[in-house]
Amino acid sequence: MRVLTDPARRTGADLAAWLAQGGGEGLGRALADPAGIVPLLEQAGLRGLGGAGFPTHRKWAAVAAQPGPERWVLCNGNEDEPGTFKDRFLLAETPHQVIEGALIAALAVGASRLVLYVNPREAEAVATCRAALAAWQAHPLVAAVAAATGQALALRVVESSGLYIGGEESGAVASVEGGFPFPRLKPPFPAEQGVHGAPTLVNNVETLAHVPHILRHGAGWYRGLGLGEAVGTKLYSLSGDVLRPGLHELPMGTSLRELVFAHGGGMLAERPFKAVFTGGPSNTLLTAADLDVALDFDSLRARGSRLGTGAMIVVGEGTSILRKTAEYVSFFANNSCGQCPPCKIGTHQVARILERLDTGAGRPGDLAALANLSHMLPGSGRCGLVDGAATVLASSLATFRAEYEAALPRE
Ligand code: L3W
Repeated sequence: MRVLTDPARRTGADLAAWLAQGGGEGLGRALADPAGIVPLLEQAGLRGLGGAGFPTHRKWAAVAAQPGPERWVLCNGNEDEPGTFKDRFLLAETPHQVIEGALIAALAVGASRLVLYVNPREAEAVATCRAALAAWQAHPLVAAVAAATGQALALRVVESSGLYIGGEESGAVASVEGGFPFPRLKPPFPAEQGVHGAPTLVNNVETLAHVPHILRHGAGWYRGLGLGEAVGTKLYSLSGDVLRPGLHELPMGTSLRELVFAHGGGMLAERPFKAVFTGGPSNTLLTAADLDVALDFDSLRARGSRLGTGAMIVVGEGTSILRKTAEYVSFFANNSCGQCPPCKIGTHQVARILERLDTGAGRPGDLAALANLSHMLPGSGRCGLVDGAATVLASSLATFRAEYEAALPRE
């Protein structure tokens, strides 16, 4: 069942069209019982869909428990992980379910400021969100949220820097404050000290988009959408060597095999499946032996990998894993903010070695150097960027070692 990508949701900025299909009902229910919102999300089992899978109700409760009066809701639409293209769709095509979710969040945590933080490369999303937010600002439901929290609610679209690290939540906070999006040490979490020191709820676009539907249809309905122990639906961004790449909304816990072979149309040119970079290319690779794994937070963690954003970059036989790894590590190196020396220097060092191996200029000690770096780098930065680069390197080197050895110069 499609919830977020139901064609009816594609209203663009037209608020009347959203309200005509039952939009606003979730917020209405939330207004009738603000204290019931967080317990309902707990029953539903909603988790953060930006990558970490953190229980949403815990984060909302943490912000609500902080002293006010000023609290912020920051809807994170920076989306820049390679292979991830879900939030831009939601913001450009279906902004009202996202905004209604953010309004319910503002009500639940007692926020006076709500920011849609959007990547400026997505010009259509920025323009649509501005128009959609203006329509809400004039609607009585927003006045009702303000009356319920006892303070005016300011709604604003903020264009991010467009940099990858601006999607890390503390980088997003710094960016909304007007600075360069340098990630900060945590704790304190944004829930405790966010924008200008005020408690800030940072949630991904996809997470917030589910909220009005949960309020409207109930926790049991949402749980029932998932498979096995998993709950809800998930937007999988499918790309790479498949026939039908694209955005697929499927039950959370759909198997990799079903995603690739049923919804993705199978492998390009019928090449055998070789591997998939999951959750953006910052996690442990899955191989053909993992095709029956359920694509949800817990199942992938049990396999030593991560769901992350739900991006699945498929690689068929004939595509070089070494080449792909070199590209992704270069992405991380080029996007390091430079604050933490091991990240700034280490990611570039890895990228240089991978690049020379891939171009036939490898040196005898390169594999040992890569292995050392993959052990030394994790945990050495204040955000997860260097960990992502080290994880994909370690996984690719361990699983596809033959490709690396074949790239070394002949004696
Ligand atoms: C209040 C506490 N809040 C933790 C919050 C924390 C954050 C969330 C998860 O990672 C992942 C990363 C990428 N009180 C709290 C608390 N929190 N304890 O919970 O925390 P954390 O540190 O695991 O998350 P994070 O740094 O936000 C996100 C992975 O996602 N990823 C995705 C990347 C790409 C994008 C993109 O392009 N949009 O996000 C891919 O795998 O590696 O592991 O909110 O504050 N006691």
